[in-house]
Amino acid sequence: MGGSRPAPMPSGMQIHSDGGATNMSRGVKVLAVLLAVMMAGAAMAQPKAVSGAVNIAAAENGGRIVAVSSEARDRNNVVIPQWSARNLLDGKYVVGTFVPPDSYGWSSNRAPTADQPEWVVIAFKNDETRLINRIVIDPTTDDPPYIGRWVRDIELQVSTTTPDGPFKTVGRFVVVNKPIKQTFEFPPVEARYVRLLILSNHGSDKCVEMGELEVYEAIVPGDALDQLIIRLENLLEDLKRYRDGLLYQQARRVEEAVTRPAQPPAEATAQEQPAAEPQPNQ
Ligand SMILES: [Ca+2]
Repeated sequence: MGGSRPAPMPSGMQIHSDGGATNMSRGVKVLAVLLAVMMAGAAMAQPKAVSGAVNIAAAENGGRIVAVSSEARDRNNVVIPQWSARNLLDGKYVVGTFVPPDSYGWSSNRAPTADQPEWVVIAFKNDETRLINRIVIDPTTDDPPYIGRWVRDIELQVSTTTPDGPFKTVGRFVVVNKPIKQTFEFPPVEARYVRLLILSNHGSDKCVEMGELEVYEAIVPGDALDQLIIRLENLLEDLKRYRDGLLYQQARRVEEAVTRPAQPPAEATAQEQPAAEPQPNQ
């Protein structure tokens, strides 16, 4: 038995004999290269803020919806909980065919325009003022993207005083019609209340929808090691988003392969499907 033992590998690598060592060593090399690149970057560091890795808008971290322009209502004019604005901060995501049974995302009760945007105002834990420089939006809801309800043009605003403003515009961004998390960064800005104006969706005249809104703090340059750790954490999050994007594309290819023969291009007309809830204003 002892005679069949493989020659010892360099120290630290002798545990895996099933190919795991190959994968692990590749991963370790990638991490080592990334670390080296980042350390080199830190060495000539410009004092530039990075984003923290904690979503300070998440309800579990004290974030809350302060006000909202409208929410989808049922035929008795009661807000539909599965489409409530609270779902923007609940950490629940529609992923592929998985839909949280109690949280489809937020749906407004009307379609937004640039003149009459839909909007939400959020606050952080204890209504504290925070320095922020990144938001992440996942537009994915229980409705498919091709009916055009998902959020498109947005304007990010902040107030350091009251939930009613005055608000300062931070920037305008475009959310693409894909079920992936999308990151928008901007120079660090103090925010006690964040208002997200929704200026348009992707074509529906019924409402605008969005799955989750995340907000991240700007970390003022400090200890270099702390910054490296934060960057690594952000890198891991970016890698996860990249992976999710790949999984989505794979799923789409499978879906298209399955549905294409049976279904000619009905999607191209982008017709609204019959709505479950009534539409009194139409
Ligand atoms: Ca959600």
